[in-house]
Amino acid sequence: MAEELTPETPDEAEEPIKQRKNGLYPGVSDELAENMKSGWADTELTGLAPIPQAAETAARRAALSARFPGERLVVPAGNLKTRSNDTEYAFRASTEYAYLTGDQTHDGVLVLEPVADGHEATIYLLPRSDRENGEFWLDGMGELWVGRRHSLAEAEQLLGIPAKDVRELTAALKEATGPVRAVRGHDAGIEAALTDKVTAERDEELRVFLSEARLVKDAFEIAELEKACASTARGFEDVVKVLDKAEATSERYIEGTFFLRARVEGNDVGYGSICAAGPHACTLHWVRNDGAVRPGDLLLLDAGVETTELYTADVTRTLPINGRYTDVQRKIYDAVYEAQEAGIAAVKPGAAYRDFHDAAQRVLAEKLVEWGLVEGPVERVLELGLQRRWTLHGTGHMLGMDVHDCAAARTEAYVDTTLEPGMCLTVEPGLYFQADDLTVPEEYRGIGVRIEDDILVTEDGNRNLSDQLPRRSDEVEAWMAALKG
Ligand SMILES: [Mn+2]
Repeated sequence: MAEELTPETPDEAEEPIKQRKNGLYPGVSDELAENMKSGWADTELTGLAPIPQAAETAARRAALSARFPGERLVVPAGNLKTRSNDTEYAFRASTEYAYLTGDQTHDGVLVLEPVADGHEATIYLLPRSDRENGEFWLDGMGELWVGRRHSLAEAEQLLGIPAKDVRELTAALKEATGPVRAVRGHDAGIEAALTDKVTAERDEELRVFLSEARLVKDAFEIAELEKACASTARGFEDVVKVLDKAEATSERYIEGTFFLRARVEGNDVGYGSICAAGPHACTLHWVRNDGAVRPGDLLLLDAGVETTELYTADVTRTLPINGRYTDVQRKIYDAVYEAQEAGIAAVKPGAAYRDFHDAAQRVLAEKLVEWGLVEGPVERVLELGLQRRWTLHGTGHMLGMDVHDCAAARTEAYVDTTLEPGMCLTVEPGLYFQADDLTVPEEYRGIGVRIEDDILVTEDGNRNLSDQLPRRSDEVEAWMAALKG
């Protein structure tokens, strides 16, 4: 990639572009600087249709407004993070900001200003680059380097929110009076401007509200989750088709294959893909993905496509790399399948959130007792939690814009609540026999199995959004055989 023109002295790097003199840039003559100011067509767009979720984002802002009357609410998108010099890590807008605006621009900030009957929303954004002062081609954030941005007027049409220049926001916030709350952790500059106006406790209440607001998904969100699952299923098919190439290289081939699908059809992967072959399946968050892929072993693939509107799937399949489970692999796999079936059946409106976990854990505990790995009865095992040596993790979590969605919700609103239509959660029991676990028969060691699907609570039960992918062991084998041809 090309390098920026850099100012001659480090001090000048600190100055905003408009205070720099063009002549100070090496190789930029006054004549060139003057020449670059003009001769550009007007590309302003008019009559733009609003984004598809504009009505939903307005309703979300209205709910937020009703919860915090009379208070100024500040929700930043976040800033770019430098990787080194003039390169940045890939940017992903904060979930709170994208949820409330539909926008994903770095440095954006949503502000709800209290007015007599609620709030007035304003979105603060970087405007188009100035051509007059050379910013557009001399500054690293100039549009010539990073691409055309929407003008503030264009952003207003798209988002349905009045837009202002974000470079004016810090000063405005410093001058503002009255109670303020901000979402923390995304924009240090905004937080510094508010430092003597906000408290951690009050800001946390805002974060909790925005987490709980996302527990029940609206129609737009459900459609996005459906898209995420459909893309994810295609990504899993891509992986099965190239398992021979992964055998010749490493787990990285699987990671790269799934990532291609995620980038082509969506925004990204929703979390680091877990491409765990053989005993790596027993490492719950195996994301190094640098191991060998061997026929005869299992591949535990836990991956999800994040859509362009930032909703992610979270799906796991545990596949026999050579297309056929061994007897012991099948025995363990089928036990996890049975546990997942019991878990999914417990997902319905009015059920306690904990029910699906309990249902799946009971099946797994029964199997472990049956196999002689732990002494029964099953009630004793469950009471003491002895099955957890091999089940290791909870059976699921809320899913949405974050893979572990609604994570700031209060216990009473999440794990102690009852399920409602529109909630979406994963059901993902597993059994993991570590390679060095001397308490299990040798043939079990190094086998890890998880099966994970994304389950939407409906009016009369549930719908499995990721059911494009087979789960039963014989159906997995038939599916793989058909894909491999
Ligand atoms: Mn999960």
